[in-house]
Amino acid sequence: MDFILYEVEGAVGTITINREKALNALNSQVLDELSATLDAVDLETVRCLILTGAGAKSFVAGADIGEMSTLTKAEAEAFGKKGNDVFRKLETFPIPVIAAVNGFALGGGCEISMSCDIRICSDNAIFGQPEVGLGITPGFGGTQRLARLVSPGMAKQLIYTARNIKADEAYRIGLVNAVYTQEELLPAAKKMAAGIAMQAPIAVRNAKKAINDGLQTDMDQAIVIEEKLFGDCFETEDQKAGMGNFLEKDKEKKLKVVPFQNK
Ligand code: DAK
Repeated sequence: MDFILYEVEGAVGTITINREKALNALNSQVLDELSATLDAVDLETVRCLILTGAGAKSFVAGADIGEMSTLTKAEAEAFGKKGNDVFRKLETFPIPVIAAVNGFALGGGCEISMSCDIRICSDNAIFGQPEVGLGITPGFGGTQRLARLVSPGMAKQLIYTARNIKADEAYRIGLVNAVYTQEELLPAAKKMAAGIAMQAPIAVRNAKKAINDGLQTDMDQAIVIEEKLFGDCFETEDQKAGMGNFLEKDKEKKLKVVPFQNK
């Protein structure tokens, strides 16, 4: 891998987009390597992922403008599909993914963060969808995910004006869950990831699926999706152990409801 670093500490995997000279811009190779890295994550042991960018300046400064500038219509569609496939892979990845946004998250950078389950950022982070200023629309799901994550009106304002926003505004509109200093960001992401990794993994996976799948449909069907995934938990050891420990008032044991089964 030239542009992706992957390291595992305990049950937490950290993927770093490592193309610092180009502010971690997403070219085809980065997208291919990211896809291959996700395919290689050992889901037997890893329970939460963190996605971040190399260096102190940028998370991802967008899709690679140099590579895109000469694309034909067909090539642009193929590039869009490559990105969208990776972003969907992240979004539907069985375990949670936390975006630790450490600087610029522009265009495809904002979009990849929105494919993650949770976004936290450093105080130097800048978010934006500048595409209309480049003569294109957001192409990696930005029109869809931003409108769902913040509000349609705010998404339209940000996309139509191509205006970048700072970390505090991203927090105010609900695009990120928390803002940290640059030094605190990765430790905070790791702490959150470790907290997720301590929970019953099947329950966490099912909760992710229930939220994601439920948001794609109406409430009547969404509730059925939740019921099914809730029911599935009752075939797990974790449910028996977790509830049994509570009923036995065995605090000692309660703490021992880790590690859970992972299948
Ligand atoms: N692509 C390629 N290289 C980039 C880049 C990018 N997005 N952003 C930065 N770089 C490179 C710069 O060219 C420069 O390279 P060298 O000149 O040193 O070789 C290096 O990173 C450092 O950048 P700067 O010198 O510009 O650094 P500054 O601190 O002065 O400025 C900046 C930082 C982030 C404000 C600036 O670099 C900037 O404005 N970058 C572009 C940000 C941007 O517009 N991003 C959105 C890209 S559009 C689609 C699929 C996807 C998309 C659209 C359609 N389909 C096919 C359907 C997505 C589009 C986008 O993401």
